[in-house]
Amino acid sequence: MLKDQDRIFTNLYGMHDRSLKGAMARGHWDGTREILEKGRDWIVQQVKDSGLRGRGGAGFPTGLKWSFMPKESDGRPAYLVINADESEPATCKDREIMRHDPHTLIEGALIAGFAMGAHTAYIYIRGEFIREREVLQNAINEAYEAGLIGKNACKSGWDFDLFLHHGAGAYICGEETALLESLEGKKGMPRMKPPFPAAAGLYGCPTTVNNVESIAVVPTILRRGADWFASFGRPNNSGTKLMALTGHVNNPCVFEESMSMSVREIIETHGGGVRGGWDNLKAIIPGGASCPILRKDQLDDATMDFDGMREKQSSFGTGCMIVMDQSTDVIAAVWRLSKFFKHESCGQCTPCREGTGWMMRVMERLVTGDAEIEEIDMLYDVSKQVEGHTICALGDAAAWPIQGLIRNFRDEIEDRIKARKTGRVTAVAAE
Ligand code: L3W
Ligand code: SF4
Repeated sequence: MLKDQDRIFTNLYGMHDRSLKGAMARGHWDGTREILEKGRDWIVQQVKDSGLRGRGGAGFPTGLKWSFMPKESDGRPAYLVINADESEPATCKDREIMRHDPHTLIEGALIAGFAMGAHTAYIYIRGEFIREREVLQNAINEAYEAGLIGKNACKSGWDFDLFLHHGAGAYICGEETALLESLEGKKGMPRMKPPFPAAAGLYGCPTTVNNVESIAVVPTILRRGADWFASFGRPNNSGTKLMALTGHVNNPCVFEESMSMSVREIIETHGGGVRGGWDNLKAIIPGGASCPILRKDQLDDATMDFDGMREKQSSFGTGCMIVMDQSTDVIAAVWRLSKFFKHESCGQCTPCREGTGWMMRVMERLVTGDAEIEEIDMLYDVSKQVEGHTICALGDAAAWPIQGLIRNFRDEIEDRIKARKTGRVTAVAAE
């Protein structure tokens, strides 16, 4: 278990003075100018050496992403964009950073912006995060007033402006290119990639889009050293991580922990155990709605990190886990997710626009048992036609939970269809 002195987000643990004074008392903004004086290359190399992988769900290596930004300006400005549109079902970790530790994010933005040659950064914050944006804006104002950002930020000679942009409640605007469209004042619809944002992002200029947590951990990594961060977890999965537990645990919570702990240890240490005990566990969804659901017997030896979840044919995602006990109707739970993805599809590509609705309607009949056994394989085949055939990852995200359900809970689906034929089913799709 992570020791108190190794936590980056200490203010999540009871201090609650989120002002600049409080942040400085905890060591933030300490020696920031000296960090900048070490230069762009040093910062990017440290972030690479730390093994930090993107904390927004995809796990792309952060230092590598920064290194895609042009070294020399070709006349276009470079931008840093911070994705604070945290909307993934059950994911509620970035919200905690913005509520309690906003200065870690602002200091990280300055350092990351400098490292990628960006004089301007935008934080795109989820529309529903009204209190969080007030806290963040206050912290940005404090940082400007103290000369930490703005002209000659921290007396480093680097000018750096930071703007907070409010989203308007669309999940798809968390997809990085839809977010850029929205920031430009257009409808939030994903763009084809490539080009990746580093080549042509905001207003067609070199841009890096990073998750809130990915940016907020950077100052501490640079102060304590890449080796320190890399000492947590295992190779390819290093660092500390903000995670969350929701659903049927005794103590739902957001916490910082070392990567690569076992799923069971995480649930028992931080969540106070599964409601009714470990044997009452039925399934988990590891890190976001797109991550395939796993059965209890797959979890006894499971490691909570990128590789550990991939070994189980699921994914680590944001590390925010939904825990389901034996009372859960997992078919209805996955149906509810399919309804979510159908609702949030932007509709610009046919496999996603049509496929999400089609999959949801079949899922609805699986919940009530009003389907034929053959439709299970047909649903799987359709999900494979959606997966990989769309502009953005929302199509994949809609397909994967259904594939996971069919892989891991086929017996339960078949039993329900058979029971329906003998009139023994009472389950209904609830809303
Ligand atoms: C340059 C290349 N850049 C990749 C960059 C790319 C992006 C990052 C990751 O989706 C997933 C999604 C959710 N040259 C590059 C390159 N990049 N190849 O790397 O890209 P990608 O496409 O792998 O993922 P993505 O589109 O960012 C993220 C899943 O995460 N998820 C979490 C969602 C979380 C939220 C939230 O509320 N925080 O929405 C959970 O599983 O489903 O599959 O920057 O440009 N060759
Ligand atoms: Fe829009 Fe879905 Fe296509 Fe993504 S996959 S661009 S959400 S229609």
